Amino acid sequence: MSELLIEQNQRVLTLTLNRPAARNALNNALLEQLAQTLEAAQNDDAIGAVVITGNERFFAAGADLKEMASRDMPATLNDLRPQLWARIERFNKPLLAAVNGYALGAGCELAMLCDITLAGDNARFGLPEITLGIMPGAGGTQRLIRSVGKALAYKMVLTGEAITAEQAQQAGLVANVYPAALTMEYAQKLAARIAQHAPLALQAAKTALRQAHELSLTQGLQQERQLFTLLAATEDRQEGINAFLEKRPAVFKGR
Ligand code: CO8
Repeated sequence: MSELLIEQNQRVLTLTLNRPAARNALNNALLEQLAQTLEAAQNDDAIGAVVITGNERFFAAGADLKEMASRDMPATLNDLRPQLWARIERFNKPLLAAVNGYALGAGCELAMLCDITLAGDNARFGLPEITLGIMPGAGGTQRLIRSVGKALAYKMVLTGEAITAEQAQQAGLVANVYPAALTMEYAQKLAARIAQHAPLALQAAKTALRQAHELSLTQGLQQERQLFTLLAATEDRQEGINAFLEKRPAVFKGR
C-alpha cells in the first residue's frame, strides 16, 4: 500500500499520509512523494486546491527518527531534506492541512507550511525536538513565532510541550476546530469553495500573502499592487465582474 494516498474529488486533491505503523513519520521517501505529487498538481488545471491529512489519531509524528538516527553531521549536511521541503513550499495553489491527532515536530512544521490549517478537537501541535537533544529544523522556530508570537513560540520550542487544538486556534495557528470525525468533511468543503475561484487570482493572492513575512510594508504594498494590476489583464477578472453585474455565477477558465 502506498505511503501517500491520492484522491481527487472535482477540483480538490486530497493527499493522505499513510505510514500508520510509524505514526506517519515523514521520511525522505514520503516527502519526495509529497513534493512530486504537488508539482504534478501545480501543472494540472483540473486541480484547484489540495488538502493534506493523516488519520484520525496522527497527522504526522515528525521526522522519521529511525532514518535520522543513522545520519551523522556530514550526512545531515548533505541531506536532501531541505530541498524536499523547499519543493513542497513552492506549491503555488491553495494548500490546506486537516489535522486530527498528533502533529509533532516535522508534522507540525508541515501543518504550518500549509496556507490554512484546520484541526479536529483531538489535535495536538508540538515541537518536541528539544527533548531529543535537537531543535526544529524545517521552519519550526521561524514559522511558529510568526504565527503565534513570542510568548507561546518560546514556550513550545524550549519545553517541547504540545498545545491543544483550542489553544492553537486561540493563538492563530489554526483557522477552525471541528469535532474530529468531521474535520475532513469541513476541510473538503472549504477547499472546494476556494477551488471554485479564479486560479490566477488565487495564485496572486497566495503570493502576496506569503510575501507579507518577507518584505517591508512598503515593499509588500507595492507587490500587492503589481499583482492586482496584473490580474486586470486576465479574462477571469472580466468574467468575475461581469458575472456579478449580470447576477449570474462566474465561469472561470484560469486565463
Ligand atoms: N519517527 C519514526 N518512528 C516513529 C516516530 C517518529 N517520529 N514516532 C513514532 N514512531 C514509531 C515508534 O518508534 C513505534 O515503532 P515500533 O512499533 O517499531 O516500536 C511506533 O511508531 C509506535 O510508536 P508509539 O508506541 O510511541 O506510539 P503511540 O501511539 O504510543 O505514541 C506518539 C505516538 C505520541 C506520536 C509518539 O510515538 C511520539 O512521541 N513520537 C515521537 C514524536 C517526536 O519526537 N517527533 C519529533 C521528531 S524530530 C523532528 O521532527 C525534527 C524535524 C527536523 C527536520 C529537519 C530537516 C532538515
